[in-house]
Amino acid sequence: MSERLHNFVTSFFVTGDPMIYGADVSIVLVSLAILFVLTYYKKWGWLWREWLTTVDHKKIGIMYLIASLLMMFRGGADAILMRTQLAVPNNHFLQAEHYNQIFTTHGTIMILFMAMPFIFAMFNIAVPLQIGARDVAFPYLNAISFWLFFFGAMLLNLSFVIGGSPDAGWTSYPPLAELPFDKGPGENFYLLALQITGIGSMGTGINFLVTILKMRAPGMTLMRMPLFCWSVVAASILIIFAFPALTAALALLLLDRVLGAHFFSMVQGGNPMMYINLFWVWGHPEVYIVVLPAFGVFSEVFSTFSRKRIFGYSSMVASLMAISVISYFVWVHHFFTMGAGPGVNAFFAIATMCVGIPTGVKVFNWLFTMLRGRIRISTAMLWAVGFIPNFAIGGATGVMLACAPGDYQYHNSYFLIAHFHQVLIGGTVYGMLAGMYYWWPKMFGFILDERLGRWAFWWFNIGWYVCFLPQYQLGLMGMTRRIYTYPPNMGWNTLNLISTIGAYMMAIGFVLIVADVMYSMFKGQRDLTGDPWDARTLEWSLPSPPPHYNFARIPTVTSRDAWWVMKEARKQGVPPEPEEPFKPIHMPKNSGRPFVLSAFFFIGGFGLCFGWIWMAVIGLLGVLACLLFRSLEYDTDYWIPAEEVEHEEAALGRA
Ligand code: HEM
Ligand SMILES: [Cu+2]
Repeated sequence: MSERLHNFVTSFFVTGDPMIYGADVSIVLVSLAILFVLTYYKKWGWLWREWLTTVDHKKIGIMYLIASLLMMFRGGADAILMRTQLAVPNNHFLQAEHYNQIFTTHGTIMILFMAMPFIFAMFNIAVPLQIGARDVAFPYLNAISFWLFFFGAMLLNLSFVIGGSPDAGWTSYPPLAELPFDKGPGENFYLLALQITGIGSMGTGINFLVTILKMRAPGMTLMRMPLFCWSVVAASILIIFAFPALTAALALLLLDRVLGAHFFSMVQGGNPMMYINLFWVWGHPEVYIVVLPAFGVFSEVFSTFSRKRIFGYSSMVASLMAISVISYFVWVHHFFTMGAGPGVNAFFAIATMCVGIPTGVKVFNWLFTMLRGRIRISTAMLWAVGFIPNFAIGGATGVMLACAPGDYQYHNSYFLIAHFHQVLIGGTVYGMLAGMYYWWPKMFGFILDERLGRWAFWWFNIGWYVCFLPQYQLGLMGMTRRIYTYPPNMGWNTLNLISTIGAYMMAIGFVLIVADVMYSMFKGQRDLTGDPWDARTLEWSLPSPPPHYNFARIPTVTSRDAWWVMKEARKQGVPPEPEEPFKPIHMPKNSGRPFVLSAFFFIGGFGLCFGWIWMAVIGLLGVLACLLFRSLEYDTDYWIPAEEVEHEEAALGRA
């Protein structure tokens, strides 16, 4: 008996690595600390009522933001471990197997559990406020999306100490990811965590597309909408078309692994290329899903801090939509070297290069927006300006990779690693950090410290070039991706060392961002105006943070940059419209079910990872019960009486 127990424990918990024991201890300690603080300060009720059951898009946005920053820390720690291992030749800091796990979790976490929630944070924080709406179209679904993401992320992160991390790369290609070559539960964790999160992302895509199409304030035609909302439209459409492909790929691979199907294994007539196509039919649009919202943020930031209308609004819209369409015709550039033949490769090479055209249009429009503007270099603006050279280099190397014959040379080399980090960090991360600094006062009512913000930016930005520029060279010198060590006589030593130093500088930048948040919580300047940047769009017409119903009276929009126009009219002494009396406001009720439902998904997923059918069944029944209860529920909303609205507005100094 005791032997069986011992066997179970050693296969259930990851054993034998001192770093993981350290992680075990810190996980237990942090969990205990959180439990203690919540209990000691009697915060359990508050946590449940205000956060876990909320359907308020602003709070959901904040939870996404916190989660994505935590995941950036986790993915960043992975990155630092890898760069430490690669700093010198013949290093034995990490073993090969451990290195495989780390690049897999790093890539997976950064894309799905850092970049995705970061863009969703910005969607939630900004979109309803920018279009003059009181909420998203489906607030309850919005909460489900968040909790599915959250529990999916927990499931993947858990694999680190329980069962073992996946190690087949973030792309998880068969046959490597098939059962005979990858026994442990790690790969199952990957498949189920992504599946659960993916359902949530799908919900978010639908939710925000419908919100923008149906809930704009009167007068806000599509062509009067802030560009960030347009970028959300483009990204949502991509989500809606792309994620089903991922769902199919993951489900089929899971069937291969769990039920012994052979969709992707040659032995029974399956074909791994089928997986690779499905994966990239999602995977390529995915990189645009995370970068288009960054383009939206940059458009807002450039025009606000240049005090000008955005240059070429219609061409900005057209290029967003063009990118979202073209990005569907390029996925094969991820496997030029896998034998598709010259005709197919030529088509996809040219299609890929075409994406450069609308992207170039956008960059020039941003530059022209700044031209002769009254520019203020705030931290948000720094991240936006810093993005431009990044994207120029990343775009140019992208076109190089798109050139199919050239790709035979640098495919899967460090050249590729440098390129995609340049666009993912220089685009998405810079964009989301710009958005975070920009919208922070709106979310929390205080401004992040600009001096610390600048320090963070410069450490990160300089570290960035130091880390990734050498990798282009390393790639051309033959260093391939996903190798855990290299011999000393390849001529790669110095460049690798420099790259690692850069990674540490970026880590300092990240720590400074966290320090900025901590410092500003206590010392940050309060935003009493609601409009600290003298901005242009409707969210800045509200107090910071806005009341839970957002707009007491829904504004009427007469042109682009609606709030700017209202301010100008006021300055010119145009008398404001006589204000109507307050009316009762219709709001959705909080619900704990999205949380419980997602917890059941987690239980079911966890069970399937280990092949414990009884547990999977419990999870499934729980999910079904939640759906059943929801469909029998009629009391899902309430009205805020007009007097209460008046009362709250008066307290905010607005009535
Ligand atoms: C913060 C600085 C970062 C550093 C220093 C860093 C470093 C690395 C390193 C060393 C690798 C492994 C290369 C290899 O051996 O093949 C890697 C892979 C990867 N990184 Fe990063 N990374 C960073 C940020 C990010 C971000 C922000 C994202 C996405 C939004 C990202 C996405 C990926 C992906 C998808 C892979 C490929 C994983 C795979 O091969 O399966 N990284 N990164
Ligand atoms: Cu691609």
